[in-house]
Amino acid sequence: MLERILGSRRVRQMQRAFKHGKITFLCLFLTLLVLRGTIGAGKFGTPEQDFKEIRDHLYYSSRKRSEPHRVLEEAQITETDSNSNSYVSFDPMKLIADDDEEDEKRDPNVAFSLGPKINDWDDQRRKWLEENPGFTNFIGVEDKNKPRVLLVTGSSPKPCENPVGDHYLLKSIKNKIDYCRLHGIEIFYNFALLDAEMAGFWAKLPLIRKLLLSHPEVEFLWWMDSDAMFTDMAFELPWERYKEVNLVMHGWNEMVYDQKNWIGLNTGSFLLRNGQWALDLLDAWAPMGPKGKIRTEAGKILTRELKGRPTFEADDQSAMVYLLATERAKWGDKVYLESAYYLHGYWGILVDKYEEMIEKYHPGLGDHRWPLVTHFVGCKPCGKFGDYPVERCLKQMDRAFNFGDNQILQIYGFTHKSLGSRRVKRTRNETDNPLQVKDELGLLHPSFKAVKVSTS
Ligand SMILES: [Mn+2]
Repeated sequence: MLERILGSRRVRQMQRAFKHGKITFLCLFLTLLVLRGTIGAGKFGTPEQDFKEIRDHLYYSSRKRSEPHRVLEEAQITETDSNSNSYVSFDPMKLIADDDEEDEKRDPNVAFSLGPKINDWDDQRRKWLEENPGFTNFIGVEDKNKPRVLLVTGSSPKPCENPVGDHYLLKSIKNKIDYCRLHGIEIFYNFALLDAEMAGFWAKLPLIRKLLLSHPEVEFLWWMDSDAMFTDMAFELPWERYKEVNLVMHGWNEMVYDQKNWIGLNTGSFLLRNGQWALDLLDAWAPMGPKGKIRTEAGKILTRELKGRPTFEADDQSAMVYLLATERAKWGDKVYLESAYYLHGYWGILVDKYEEMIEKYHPGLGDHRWPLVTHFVGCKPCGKFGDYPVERCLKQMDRAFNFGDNQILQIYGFTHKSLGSRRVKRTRNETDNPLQVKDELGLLHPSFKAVKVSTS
């Protein structure tokens, strides 16, 4: 019947193929039998057991044979392992990922406040100072009444978007430590967001209030942004000039009060005197700060009311201009807008002139000839995006750092090879009479560093 359907030739072919298949199958069966013997798979094991035994057998025999290969393989595995010893391959974002939980929402019906209302801070503070004569709010020597100053700065609790940003934060705090050590100023570096509502440029407000209330011995609090650096280490602030004022910012009266220009003053570096006035100012300054709808809506008002302001959410600087311009009678007489030296100096107009300054002038002037502070407004070395090319920002920050650092290094007989170089060279020979060496700028033991010793 098959022959009839397929033809006799086809049938013979099939019969031959079947015979071949029988042989092939026999060979396969024999091979399996031999394999089972040599690798010791269990005679009556289940398929799983067999597989496990085969795997173990192959694994251990290959281990013995190829030890170097295994080491190599393990090294590759641990590269991405959480137990790796390599700092280069480790992703730092892994550390902060778990800690990114949302802050609890504030009740929008309750008005925002920086803290409990205090009305008698001047009395409370005076009493404390009387009871604690070891912590005086003025520390000058003899008649030079120098206020006790606390410089406050800080940065986000998170690592920078690019790790190099943290390197620049380190440079920036080293620079501030140097200036403060030389000028007898205490320093506080903040790393914690004290009030989630006041994130971003507003974070300084709750921090400043907390520090004023915790340190009645501090006469002036000096806020300085992390993107600002001291470029004149020899310039001492003219404290006498501020005897009667409570707030000192770099700026111009006409630009703030007449033009309501949003860059009429700068809040990147300012002095605030401890007292009831400061608490009241903070309360009047804060309401535009809470993030979300309040900050967004306030931003629209500020852009509408202030000259030259781009469209963006409310920031502390615009809010200060707006507050002073609209309530000059209330605050104006205790505010000093300083423009005789650079309490804050915009980097764009300063950094390309450093070489010329070195050629013509000397530290201690604080103004356009030798700026006290170079502030990298619009550079965001720790953030995602800035307003200027990253390379220009970082290069110029290096130059500003080195410009200031040269004044520290000269004390010890060194200087940077150039403003763009982190390398240093000697400027004088070693001596066996080290105490006879005087540094050119007199920064080793400057008079403004001397602190009154309590005699009681
Ligand atoms: Mn800044």
